[in-house]
Amino acid sequence: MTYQDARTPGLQDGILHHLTYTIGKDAAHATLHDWRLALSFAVRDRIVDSWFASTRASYEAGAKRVYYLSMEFLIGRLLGDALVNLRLDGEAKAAVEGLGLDFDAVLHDEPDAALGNGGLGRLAACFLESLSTLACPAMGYGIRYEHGLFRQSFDNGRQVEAPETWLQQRHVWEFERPEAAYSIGFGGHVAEQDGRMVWTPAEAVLAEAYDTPVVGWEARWTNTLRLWAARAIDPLDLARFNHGDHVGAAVPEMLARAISRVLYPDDTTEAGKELRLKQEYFFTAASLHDILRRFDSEHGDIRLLPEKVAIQLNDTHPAIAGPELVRLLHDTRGLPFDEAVDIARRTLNYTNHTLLPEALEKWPVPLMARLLPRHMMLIERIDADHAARFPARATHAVADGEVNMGALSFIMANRVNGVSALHTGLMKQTVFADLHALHPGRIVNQTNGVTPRRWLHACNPRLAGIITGTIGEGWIGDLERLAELEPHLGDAGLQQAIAGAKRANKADLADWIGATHGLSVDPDAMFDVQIKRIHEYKRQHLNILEAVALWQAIRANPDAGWTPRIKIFAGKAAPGYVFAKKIIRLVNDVAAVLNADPVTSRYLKVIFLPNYNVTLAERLIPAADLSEQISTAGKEASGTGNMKFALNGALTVGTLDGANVEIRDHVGAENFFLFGMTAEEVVARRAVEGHAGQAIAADPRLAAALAAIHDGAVSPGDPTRYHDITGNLRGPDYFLVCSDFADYWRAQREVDAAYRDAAHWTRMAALNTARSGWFSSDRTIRGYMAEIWGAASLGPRA
Ligand code: GPW
Repeated sequence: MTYQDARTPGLQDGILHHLTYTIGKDAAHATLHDWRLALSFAVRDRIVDSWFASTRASYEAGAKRVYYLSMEFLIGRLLGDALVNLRLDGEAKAAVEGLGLDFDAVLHDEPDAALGNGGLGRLAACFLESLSTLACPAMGYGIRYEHGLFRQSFDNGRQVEAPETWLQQRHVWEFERPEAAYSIGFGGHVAEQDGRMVWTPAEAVLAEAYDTPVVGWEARWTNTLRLWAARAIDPLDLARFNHGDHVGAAVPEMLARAISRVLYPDDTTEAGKELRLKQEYFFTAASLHDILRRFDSEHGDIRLLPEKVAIQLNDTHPAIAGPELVRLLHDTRGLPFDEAVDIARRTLNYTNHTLLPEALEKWPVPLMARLLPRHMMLIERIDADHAARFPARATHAVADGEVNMGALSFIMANRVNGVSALHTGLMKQTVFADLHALHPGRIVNQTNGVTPRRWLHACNPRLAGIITGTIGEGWIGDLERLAELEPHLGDAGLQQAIAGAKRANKADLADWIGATHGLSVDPDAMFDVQIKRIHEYKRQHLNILEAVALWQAIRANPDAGWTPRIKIFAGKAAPGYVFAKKIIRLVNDVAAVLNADPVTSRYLKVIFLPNYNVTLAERLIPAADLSEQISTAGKEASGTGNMKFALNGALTVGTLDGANVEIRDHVGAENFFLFGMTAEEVVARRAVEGHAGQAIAADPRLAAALAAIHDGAVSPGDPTRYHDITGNLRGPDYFLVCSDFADYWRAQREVDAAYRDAAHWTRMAALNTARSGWFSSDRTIRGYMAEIWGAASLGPRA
C-alpha cells in the first residue's frame, strides 16, 4: 500500500510547492538547507494518510494499545528512513537530481536527532519502527530535549563537549499539539479531604505534546512518537515586568523550560540529580494522563485498563509510573487502594538493561518526599503491603533511606524482562534473586534486535542490492529469510559481488577519512572497529593495549608478514567520567605515535573519529571487517551494535557476553572469534588476590605494553600522564583487562591469519549476514507482543 493517489502530486512538484509556499523561496535563491526542508515536507505529506488510517483503524478495532515510555529515543536522521519505508527513495533521488542537486548532500544536511545516549535509546528507536512495521497500535512517549547528546571534539586528544543544537533548525517531522497539554506538579503537601488524600503541589509546569509520525516498512502502518516539552503555565511574570524587572520576569519560564532543556549525558551511570527526577516524573505523569484520557474516550470502565493498555517502562527511568498510576486510580478516581495497585500492576511492565550497581537508580527518601510527597507515601504503602505478603525474603523498595527503583518497578510489573538470554539468567541469580523466588514466571527474556530497514537496507545499499538480486526483497520485511542466501554462497559470482561491495564501502570510508581527518588509509587493510560509549566495562583500553603490543611486535620484527589493520574507534564519554575520558586521550595519543611511525604504520594505524552518532554508525558499520565486542563477561546486558556488524558481514572478536552468546550460536562458532573468561570465570578470577600482577608476570607482551604506556612512550613530554590507567590495570583491574589480555592477543592473531585468506574470510562474513536474520527487532517486538503485552497486529499482512 503506498499512499499516492490523485490528490498527491509527483514528488518533484511537491518539493517545488513547499519550497515556494512553506519555505518562501524560489529555486534561484534556495540553499541546500531550503531544499532539504522542502523535500522533507513533500515526503511528510505522503506519511499523513497512512498515519490517519492507522489511527482510525486503532479506534475502530478497540484493540489493545502499547505505550513505550522511554527517557531516550535515539532516532538519528528521519528523511532517509522515511523515504526508504515509503519506497520513495528512487523517485526522490531522481526528483532531487532533476533539480540539479546532489541527493546525498541533501540527505546529509539533516542534523541527527540525538535524543539518547547509546544502546538503550537506539533500541527504543528500532522498537518504534518495528511496532509500525508490525502494525501494532502503539505510541512512544519521551522528552523533547532542546539539546540532545553533547557534540564531541578533541583538543590535543582530550574530549571537549559542546552543546548540541538540533532544534535551532526547523524540525519538519513534528506536529505541535497545543491542545494536548497537562499541568505537572511538584512539591507541596498532602492533606485528607472527605476521606481522600489530596496532593496540592507547590509548583507546576505545563507539558506540551509534539508528535512525530513513525512510518513502518512499506507504510503498512504509522504510529506516533509523542515527546513532551516543558513550559511555564504563565509565560511571563507580568507584575515583575511592570516593576521594571524585565529579566526576572522571565525567570519562571526559564525554570520550567529547564526540565526539557538537556538530555543527561550518562550512560549506565546513575545521575543523582533533582532535575533528573523532575524530568522522570514530568514525562511519566504527562504520558499517563494522556493514556488515561485516551482510554476514557474509548472505554468506559477503568477496570478494563489492563485488557486495553500495556505500558512498557524502558529501564527504571519512568518507574514513578507505578505510584503515579496508583495515585490516579485511588486518589483521583476513588478505586480502593488494593484494586488500584492490582490494576496498575497488571498494566505495567519493566525492562532491565543493566546489572551494573552504579546504574541502578536509587533516590534518597527525603528528596522523593520533598518533590513528590504523595508518591513517597504510596511507595511506602505499596512496599509495606508487598513485604507483608512475603515476609520471608521480600526485597524492600525502600531501604537504607533510599527508594530502590528497580525493586519498585519489579513489584509494580506484570512482566520484567532482560535483553539477552545471558543477562536474563544473571538477573534471576543476582539483582532480582529474591523477587524472582517470590514471583517465579514474572521475569522473561526478550533478546534485543535492530531494524533491518535502517541497519542494512538503507545504510548498506550495495550489500542490500546483492541480497535482493539473489533472493528477492522479501527479507526486508522478514529478516529470517536471509537464510535463503546460504545455499547460494558457493556461487563464485556471488562471493565476488559480496567481497566487492565490502571493498567499495571501505573505499568510500577511506575517502571520507582522508577528506575529513587527513589520514590516509588503505582500503585493503582490515578495518577493525570499536564504536560504542566509552566505559571501562566495554574495555576500549584492552583494545588499545593490544595495539601498543602489536606496534612493539611489528617494530621488533617488521618483515614477519603482518596483516595490515586500521583500528577505528568512536564513542563519547560521560563528561563526569574521568577515567573514560582518559581512555579517549590515550587512544588519541597512541594514534599520533603509531600513525607517525615510518616502520609500523604500513601495518597498523589507529584513528579515533570524533562525535560518534547514529549517522557515523551508518557510515562505519557497512565498511567494517572486524567488530570489537570485548566487554568483561557478565557486564554488557546485550549490545545491539554487535548485531548490526554481523548483519553487515563483519566478523566478531568477542567475549561470551550479552547477545554475543546468541550471535555466536546463530552464525556458528567457526565464524566468530571467541576469547576471554566466561561470566562465571570472571567472578572466580576477581576473587584471586593479585590477579592482574599474575597475568602481567605471565605475559611479557602485556608487561611491555603497560610499561611503554607507563613510561611515556605515547606521551613523551608528559610521562606520568597515564599512571592512573596503568596503576589501575596493575592494581585492582576490576574489569580484568590483564587477565583477558593473552587470550585476546591469541584471538587477534587468528583474526590476522583468517583475513589473509580472502576467499575464506568472505565466506565467513557472508555466513554472518545470512545467519543474522533472527536479530531483527521485528522478532523482538513479536516476542513482546505475545509474551508481555498480549497485543495483536492490525496489519493487512502481518
Ligand atoms: F543503565 N544501556 C544503555 F541500563 O545504553 F539504563 N544505557 C543505559 O543507561 C542502560 C543500559 C541502563 C544499554 C546496555 O548497556 C546494552 O548492553 C543494551 O544492549 C542496551 O542498553 C539496550 O538494551
